[in-house]
Amino acid sequence: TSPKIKVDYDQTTGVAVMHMQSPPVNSLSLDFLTELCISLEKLEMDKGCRGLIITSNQPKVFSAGLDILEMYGKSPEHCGEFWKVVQEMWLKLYGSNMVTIAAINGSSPAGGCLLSLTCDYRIMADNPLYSIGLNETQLGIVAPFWFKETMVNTVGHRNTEVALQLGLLYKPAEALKIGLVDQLVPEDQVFSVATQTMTKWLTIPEHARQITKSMMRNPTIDKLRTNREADIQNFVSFITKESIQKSLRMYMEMLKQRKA
Ligand code: CO8
Repeated sequence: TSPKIKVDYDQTTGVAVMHMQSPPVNSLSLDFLTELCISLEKLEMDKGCRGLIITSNQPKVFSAGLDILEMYGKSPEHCGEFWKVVQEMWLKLYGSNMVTIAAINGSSPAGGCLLSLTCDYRIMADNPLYSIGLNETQLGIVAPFWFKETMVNTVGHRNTEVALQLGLLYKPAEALKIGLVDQLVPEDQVFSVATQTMTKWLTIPEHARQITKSMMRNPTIDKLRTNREADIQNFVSFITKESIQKSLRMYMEMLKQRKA
């Protein structure tokens, strides 16, 4: 099978680019997330690699979020294995020593939004056809505490309270207004602006920036680190409930109907 993520690493600039290329919508499957974690580990180990830009090679979509098929009709063991790698992805990215920038060139619901929230800076294509947000409640599921806290850490308590209860998906202009993204640019400039922004961030003394980043993020990261097993158990018992499985099925049917 072809790689779901293409990594371009430029040794002269110290900047790596991850192109997500898992058709059709870069859904975060077990395989995708495993590949992402392995790529991250390699980059993190390379001391010359100081910056990471994450973007999509799929048209119109940054990432459709967690692959619903990994959570539907699967055994508790499978769900647990899947959740572990979702945690791993978040722990690695939210705690990364690199400067991380999301170049959001398409829609980014749920897990896709979480992925971009782990970055230090978000640049989104100013296209009203795209949306971003933690829409979990619309699927009848609940964003776990670390999704919620990542959101609170970005847009504050009140915005999160409304966004998560209603499962809001924001158009770019609204996302900018609440600080869910940092900058909107014309679609064809998302990547070039991300590169320019990276250059600026990389001028800051690295050690000072890294310590500051971990000071901001470690309280949230530590909470998951010390509760990983319980969080997996929670997820598995929740997602395998008959009523939740039914919600997921209805949501998938809705996606198909919308298409027809
Ligand atoms: N997982 C699996 N398959 C998906 C997903 C997904 N997340 N999203 C889309 N697909 C499938 C579609 O069903 C469709 O399949 P098919 O071709 O077989 O009909 C195919 O991908 C293409 O999708 P669309 O035709 O809808 O493509 P569009 O370009 O029109 O739209 C969107 C792209 C906007 C991304 C749209 O597909 C969409 O809104 N998808 C759903 C996104 C979503 O709501 N994801 C939530 C996933 S849950 C999550 O990430 C966090 C869960 C936290 C768990 C907590 C529990 C305790």
